[in-house]
Amino acid sequence: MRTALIALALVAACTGLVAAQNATVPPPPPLPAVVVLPWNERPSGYPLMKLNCSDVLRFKWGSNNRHDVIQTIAPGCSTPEVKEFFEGTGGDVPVYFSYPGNYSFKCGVNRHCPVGRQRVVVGQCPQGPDVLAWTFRRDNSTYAPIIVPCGAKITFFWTGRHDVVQVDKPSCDATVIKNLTEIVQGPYNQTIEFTTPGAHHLLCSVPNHCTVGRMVTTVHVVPSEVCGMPPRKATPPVHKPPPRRAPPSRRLPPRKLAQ
Ligand SMILES: [Cu+2]
Repeated sequence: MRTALIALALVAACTGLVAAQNATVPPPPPLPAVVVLPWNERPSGYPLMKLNCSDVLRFKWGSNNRHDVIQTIAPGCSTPEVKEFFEGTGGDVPVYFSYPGNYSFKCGVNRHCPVGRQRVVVGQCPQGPDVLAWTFRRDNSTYAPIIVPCGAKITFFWTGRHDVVQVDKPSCDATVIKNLTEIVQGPYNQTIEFTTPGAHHLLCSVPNHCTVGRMVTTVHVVPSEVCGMPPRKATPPVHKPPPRRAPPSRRLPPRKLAQ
């Protein structure tokens, strides 16, 4: 009887295995909107993390340890820094990903990098590619700056009542350079084209939306083939075909960010 049971269990286990191998792999369940990351020195390094657009990553560490969270322009310990979020003991640093792409973080406390570094890949926003989810943060999370090639057209999408204003520094008391949109009640989207390299600081000017809702971010525009690269020598003249008439679009034409 006992042998028969063991045999049955074995058969069940084996068939289970075979069935699992033959079955089509179901899509992974959506990640939770908030992912907690223990931020400590990891001798084996950090695994690559995959998040969805609009997710929040919370870097957490204890009060006995001193760390910081720095976003860098590319992976590595000596690549240029984009933003320092927090340095100190007992950290709880929620970072919000508003836009698809690659994000890199390191700890800047002496010698904590290379063991303390994290790469995060953020997938498409539900509203589509090149869409930035512009929302009032009720969870105190900070927008992670985004890094895009020159010429990128980013569609700011929102459901509340917001605007997009270019300012001179990534802070709520910054001086306004240019209003890129009016204050509009969503659902709404506005495409903005970034045609000059450098750091473009943007915030929502609706009262409390920056200070309380943390609606302030930076778009780092890196030179690309399209713009921002030094001109090449002796470029042969290029015959350009006449421009096609663009299909009618519901979206407003992109606003150019001139500086
Ligand atoms: Cu707002």
